[in-house]
Amino acid sequence: MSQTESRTEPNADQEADVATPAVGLIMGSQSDWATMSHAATTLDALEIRYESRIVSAHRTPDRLADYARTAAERGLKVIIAGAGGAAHLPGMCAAWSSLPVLGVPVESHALKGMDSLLSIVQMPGGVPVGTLAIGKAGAINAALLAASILALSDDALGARLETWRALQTAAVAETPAS
Ligand code: RP5
Repeated sequence: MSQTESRTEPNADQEADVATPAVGLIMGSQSDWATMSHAATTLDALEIRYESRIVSAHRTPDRLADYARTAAERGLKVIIAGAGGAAHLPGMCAAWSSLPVLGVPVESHALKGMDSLLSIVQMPGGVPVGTLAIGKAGAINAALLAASILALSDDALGARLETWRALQTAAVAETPAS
């Protein structure tokens, strides 16, 4: 194959890379989707490939171990993990994988998400989880932070992120409407 052909026709590895999700979007329960769907919407807006899965630290511990231990070799670059209550999912993900793990505390009914927040943010030194805000804001920001991380090695994504931010800025009115 000539050099020209190799530039214009992706080889098998490159084709696989195009199809491989860059972000693993996981959550402890179906009930977390109402929150975590905001991360999905934001990833969609930035044209970031992701896969979404229900992976519970408590109810499906083997699924969690399998998921996190194989995440890097499957091509994921960042994991976004949302959970509520005794929210061990992000921390256990970080225990099994060296990928960046972004934790989203899902708002719980009993304690308004304070339990989720403290469970996720108070990791022991040496096993980091990047913890976002409780609820929708955290889910959106997890996606944006994942975008920033991925944009370090993806100029096109960096440009899309800058455009997204510029549109957000342009959408803020100078005066409040009554
Ligand atoms: C956590 O327990 C999940 O992340 C969820 O936020 C919470 C409640 O789960 P369900 O009882 O609604 O399935 O593991």
